Amino acid sequence: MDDKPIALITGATSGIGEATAKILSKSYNLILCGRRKDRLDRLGDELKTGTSLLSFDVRDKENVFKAIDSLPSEWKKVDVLVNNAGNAHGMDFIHEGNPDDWDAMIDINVKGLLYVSKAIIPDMVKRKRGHIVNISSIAGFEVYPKGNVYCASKHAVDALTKGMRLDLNPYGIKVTSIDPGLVETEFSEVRFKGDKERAKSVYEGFTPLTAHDVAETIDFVLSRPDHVLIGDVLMLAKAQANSTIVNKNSQ
Ligand code: NDP
Ligand code: 8X3
Repeated sequence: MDDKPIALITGATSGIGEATAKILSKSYNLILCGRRKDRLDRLGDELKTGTSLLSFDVRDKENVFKAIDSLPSEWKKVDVLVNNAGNAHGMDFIHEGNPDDWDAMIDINVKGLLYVSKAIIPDMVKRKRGHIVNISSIAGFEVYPKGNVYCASKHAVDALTKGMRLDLNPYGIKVTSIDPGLVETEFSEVRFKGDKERAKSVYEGFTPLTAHDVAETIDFVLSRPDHVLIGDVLMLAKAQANSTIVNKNSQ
């Protein structure tokens, strides 16, 4: 690794996290995280920057700390944390929802984000520097039918972003929330449990955001002058007015 700053990205194996790794590779050494090790290896080989690969499940508290603690000391000074790992699991009325899906969303999107943050933030506090970017969602502000628990998990991310910004203010640590609307990634395939047709239909009839669009915004936020903190970015496809209104005849 050279003397570029270090960014740790969770969920770097696909979608927004992978696109963010590609863009940030120009200006950061990268710690890339995700469960799918083959994808991490491939991305690590592809990127022209220093990389350190950590394969762990963010739900597994012990392993989160073990994995991050296993980093060589020169990799432990993380300047940027992108808390991106997360997904929706299922989309059902509240009375028909599957408690296992609820566990997954709360455990990954909320508790997983907390565990990774706990493993990284104390060193930022010690060094009085750092920037945390939490990937929330429009679902962190709005609730849509059958979105119940996913929306609750992203509302929690919004509260945690605000809490982090308050608590870390004395240490000069910036905290940003990126709140995308519909982005075409593997997100809907995961939500609909591998049903590719149903996943594809979510993005039909309009041009959704791409992972690259979101990654560019993350790069923009991170590259502002030191005194500038962009707190929240709601970003939508042109065709999307809010969580439920999408102009599907717009392409
Ligand atoms: P993808 O499904 O493409 O990516 C999800 C990433 O999260 C993968 O890299 C996956 O890696 C990782 N991940 C999921 N579960 C775990 C876990 N238990 N432990 C470790 N890593 C995990 O979806 P997106 O890129 O779209 O999603 C990224 C973030 O953006 C999420 O937080 C999502 O809620 C948010 N978002 C997405 C929107 C969209 O419309 N796509 C809109 C707004 C927000 P692996 O499976 O290898 O572990
Ligand atoms: C993902 C966007 O609208 O499916 O956070 O909740 S949405």
